[in-house]
Amino acid sequence: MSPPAAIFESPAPAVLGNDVDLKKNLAVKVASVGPDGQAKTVADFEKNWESFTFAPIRESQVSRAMTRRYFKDLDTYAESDIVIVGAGSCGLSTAFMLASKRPDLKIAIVEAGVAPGGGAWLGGQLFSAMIMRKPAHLFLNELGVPYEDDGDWVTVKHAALFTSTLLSKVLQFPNVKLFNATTVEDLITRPAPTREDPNAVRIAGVVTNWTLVSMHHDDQSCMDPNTINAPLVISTTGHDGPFGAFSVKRLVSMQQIEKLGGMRGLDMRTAEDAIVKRTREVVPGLIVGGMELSEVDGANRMGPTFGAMALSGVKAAEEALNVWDERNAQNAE
Ligand code: AHZ
Repeated sequence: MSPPAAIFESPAPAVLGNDVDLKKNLAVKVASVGPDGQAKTVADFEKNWESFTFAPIRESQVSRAMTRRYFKDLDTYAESDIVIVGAGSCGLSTAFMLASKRPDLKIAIVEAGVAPGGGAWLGGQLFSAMIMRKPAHLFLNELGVPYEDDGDWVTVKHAALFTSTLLSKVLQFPNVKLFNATTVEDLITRPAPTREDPNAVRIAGVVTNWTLVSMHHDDQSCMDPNTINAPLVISTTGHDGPFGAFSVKRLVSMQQIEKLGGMRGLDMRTAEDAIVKRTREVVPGLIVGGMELSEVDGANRMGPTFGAMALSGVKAAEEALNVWDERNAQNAE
């Protein structure tokens, strides 16, 4: 598409010079609508579009505001307290519980996709509604997501209502940073030998890269990654697929678990209890939750019911706080 060619007379004054001049010259001129020339609410815009104008800007200000913020976040979260890998229904539920309980912890979420939410924007076979078996409705109550009570389960009218509410709550916590479009492409390890296994390690952070870079390691060489140190990583990357089950597959290749059990066929009756109950620290420093766990344990899949993802997140947060002090002390050594 070619850029728009129309020429119009800008209502804003011409901008010359650098940022400092700009700030001086264009100090505080905001949308000039409403009775006193200043809009106070959106309602003041009504029938005032002729006099409407945005506050002044120079492109570099936007660029600097954005990058300054991002690099500050990178700096702050280079040492995180907990990293959650994957912002699907389980990862976001974990983040919600952790951030609610521990506002003192710095929680980084690393999500490979541009859009967080994983498989929770729709129900089964791309249908809209999300089904959660009781007692997972208690998590919906915490979030304030409305649902219809259907006896043993509840129906949220659109999966996106659950996911957008959860995402919005998570992002509002001041101690949470979401790095999306960013892939965890390896794990940081420290030696933690045991009597049974002298080569055992503890997970002590994640190795990251832009997802688009990660996808091109086969055709572009030498694109080294970045890192985030953390005493505890919670992996919720979903079942096996192009990006899924990342951390547990890496545990096998680094010989920290012998092999994967492989996700089994669909059985809602057993799958959901199994995933919630077995959400745990699989190796020191790495908690696994959600469908990634089905690949470790050889658990069944549950298909289009989402209660286990939410409650696996609740359990993952509890497990994390149980081991937090110990892992944090080890990390400081
Ligand atoms: O993009 C992935 C998705 O958003 C992200 N992810 C995967 N690998 C990653 C990596 N670095 C960063 N290396 C990564 N992010 O992880 C998220 C996983 O979300 P999901 O919705 O796939 O997993 P979940 O365990 O939260 O929920 C599973 C939902 C399913 S699948 C299923 C079935 O087939 O039976 N049933 C349910 C409820």
